[in-house]
Amino acid sequence: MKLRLCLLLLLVVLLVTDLADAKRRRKGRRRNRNKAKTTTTTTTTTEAPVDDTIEDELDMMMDDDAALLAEEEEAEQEEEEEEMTGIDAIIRRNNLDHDPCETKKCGKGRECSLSEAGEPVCTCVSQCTHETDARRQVCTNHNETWNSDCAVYKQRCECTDELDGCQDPKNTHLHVEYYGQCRDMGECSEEEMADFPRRMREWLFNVMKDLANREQLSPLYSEMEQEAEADEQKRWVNAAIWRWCELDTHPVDRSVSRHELFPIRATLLSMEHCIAPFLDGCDTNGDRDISLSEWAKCLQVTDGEIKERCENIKQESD
Ligand SMILES: *[C@@H]1O[C@H](CO)[C@@H](O)[C@H](O)[C@H]1NC(C)=O
Ligand SMILES: [Ca+2]
Ligand SMILES: [Ca+2]
Repeated sequence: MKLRLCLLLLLVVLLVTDLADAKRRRKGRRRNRNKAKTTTTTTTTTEAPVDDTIEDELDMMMDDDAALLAEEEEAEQEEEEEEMTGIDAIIRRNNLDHDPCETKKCGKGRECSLSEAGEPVCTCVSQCTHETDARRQVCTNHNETWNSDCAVYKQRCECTDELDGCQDPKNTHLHVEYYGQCRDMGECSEEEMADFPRRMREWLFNVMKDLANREQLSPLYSEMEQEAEADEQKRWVNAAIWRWCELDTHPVDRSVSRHELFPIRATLLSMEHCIAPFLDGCDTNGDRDISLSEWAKCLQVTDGEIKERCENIKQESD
């Protein structure tokens, strides 16, 4: 009799510890579930013969679990509400059917973000990729090497908007002077300058020929390139017209502004120290725009007819 009682007691103790273990295991599983956001049903089968006290204990544990579960779910919901400040949340809250940033265009150094009211606004770029290739670094008009053109325009934006990131108020006028690290360019001598128009127009013709070979010219420019190849007289003039037309982009107004010269200037400046004085000298009437006749005169193109033959590219509506 005494032995039976002892055995029963032992069984009860074993069962209770086992249940406590099961509870711990369940809790652990639930934590994992919360992380992975998948549902796992807790299955605890107690097939051992249980008396009333053990059943009570079990019920209490279940209640305890239920309360814990509810608490945890509440906390989870709160977390989700805190996360509701992103773009998706703004879109949802303002009942927008698409992200207005998809169609918004922002200038250099800016990117689109949504205001609380769901309006697209252009704010300074928050992050630029770090460039490890020195060729992707840039030299600015202040003769400072910056890591990337992105970093330069980000900085200009931060100074224009008077943000904390602005390192110097003069950076409101920061721009890329040429690609690559800043170097000592040396002066463009008079001799070099005298020879420069010839080298420039030859370079233009070679670029045009190269693009034609790669079939990257439009039909009109391709025709002009063939004329240039066939007729000495048209060689320089056609190359000059083509490049001038291609530079005239923002806006397309049959006139090339300083701004529009940027692609030619930035790519050539690291190789040719005469490009800057050359381009500066092209605007002979000083209206800050280069007309086709100014361009042709600058390149010393004398043969052939200088007339506008530009592909009519539809200007982007924005
Ligand atoms: C610009 O910086 C480079 C390298 O730091 C230097 O060699 C060069 O002389 C500078 N040029 C000017 C115009 O100050
Ligand atoms: Ca223009
Ligand atoms: Ca002019």
